[in-house]
Amino acid sequence: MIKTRAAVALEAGKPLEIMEVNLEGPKAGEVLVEIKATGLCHTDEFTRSGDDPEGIFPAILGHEGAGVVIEVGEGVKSLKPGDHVIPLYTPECRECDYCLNPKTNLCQAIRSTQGQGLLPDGTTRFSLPDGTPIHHYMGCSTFANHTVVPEIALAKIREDAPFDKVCYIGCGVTTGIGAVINTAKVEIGSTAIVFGLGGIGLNVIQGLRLAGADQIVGVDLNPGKVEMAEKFGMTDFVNPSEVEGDLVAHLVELTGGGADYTFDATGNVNVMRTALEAAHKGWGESIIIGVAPAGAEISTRPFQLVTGRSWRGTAFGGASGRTDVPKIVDWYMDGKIEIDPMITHKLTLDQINEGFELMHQGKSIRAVVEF
Ligand code: NAD
Ligand code: AHE
Ligand code: ZN
Repeated sequence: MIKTRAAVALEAGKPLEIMEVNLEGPKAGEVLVEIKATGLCHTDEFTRSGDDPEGIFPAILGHEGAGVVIEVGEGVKSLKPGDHVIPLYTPECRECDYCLNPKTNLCQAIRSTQGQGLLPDGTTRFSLPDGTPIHHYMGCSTFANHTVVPEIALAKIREDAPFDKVCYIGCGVTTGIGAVINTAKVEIGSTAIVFGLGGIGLNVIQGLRLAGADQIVGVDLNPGKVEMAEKFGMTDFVNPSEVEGDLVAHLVELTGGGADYTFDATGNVNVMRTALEAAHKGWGESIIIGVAPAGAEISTRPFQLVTGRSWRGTAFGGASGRTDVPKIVDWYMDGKIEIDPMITHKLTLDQINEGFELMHQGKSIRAVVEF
């Protein structure tokens, strides 16, 4: 048992509390990781706020981290102390029906315990000073200086990659770029609309530029996001609050009949409908990335689908983490993709709640906590 510092979500809707917590060592198939840096994703805020139907408290949130292996449990073969790793909320066991099916990245080997805030043996390694168990989150719990993660949920990465940048590959970068490359499989010359120019949407834009899209329309209520989006490849900007009349009609006209691909990176179900309906008749595909609150539902007229639009979704950008994440780290190190400008704020663990305030105020793209 060690003691480590963590930001603990004691109750839904309350600020995280920074404290020393207990952490048991790794059991069979598990790995103790020292987290060096973690990003703050909107999904952490979604769960902290109480909107997540799977939210369980107390919990240590955070799923966008990078760190170093300290100790491995019995039977762990693919990792050793000193290895640099990125925790994966979508693991890759390489054995389950899902891993063996090239149509999905949704490894289900540990999904049920992960959703209950537990490690695969049904217990938690974290506890409060009084011994009360603390739940894990998305199998990662990166808002702690040390965490225990199953071996199948760790991508081994090169040792020269900076933790404070590549932690973002643990969610936002991979989700955004992967939605374009793995899920939509966007072709050169395509037209696209990206709703929400935050930490995910900007990476969708970066992915669209990599894929060779001709027109990349960004849609956001916050004009403060325009400069960064243009830097990453946005060709046109639409602020829905400035559009007179119907937003769908405006976007359809702007893209010459609708976009080949549209992406929701807001989590708002009304935006998801607009995204579907702004996709081109006959062939347009709309990809849902955003995560919507408990009880929210999407709707549209079935005629939208009958007339050839498709509605799809993506988790972790369709990436198989142990295989794909080390490659995306290489892309960053080789200058094929950019991360640094999107990390707008660096914080200490004690400042983590300020990071959520910056997110709410629309002032940050990614805030990263460095330990
Ligand atoms: P963010 O807060 O950084 O960005 C959200 C952006 O959407 C902001 O720029 C905001 O101004 C904009 N926005 C909000 N409402 C809007 C509206 N009605 N119209 C236009 N723009 C609007 O959040 P993020 O970290 O980029 O996450 C975006 C969404 O993606 C969240 O729902 C998050 O939970 C989800 N997400 C999903 C996956 C996945 O694997 N599917 C992975 C990561 C994040
Ligand atoms: N717990 C929520 C769903 C949350 C969700 O959809 N998570 C995404 C990743 S978001 C990362 O920022 C995901 O991977 N989903 C697939 C999965 O198996 O959770 C709810 O609504 O219950
Ligand atoms: Zn995330």
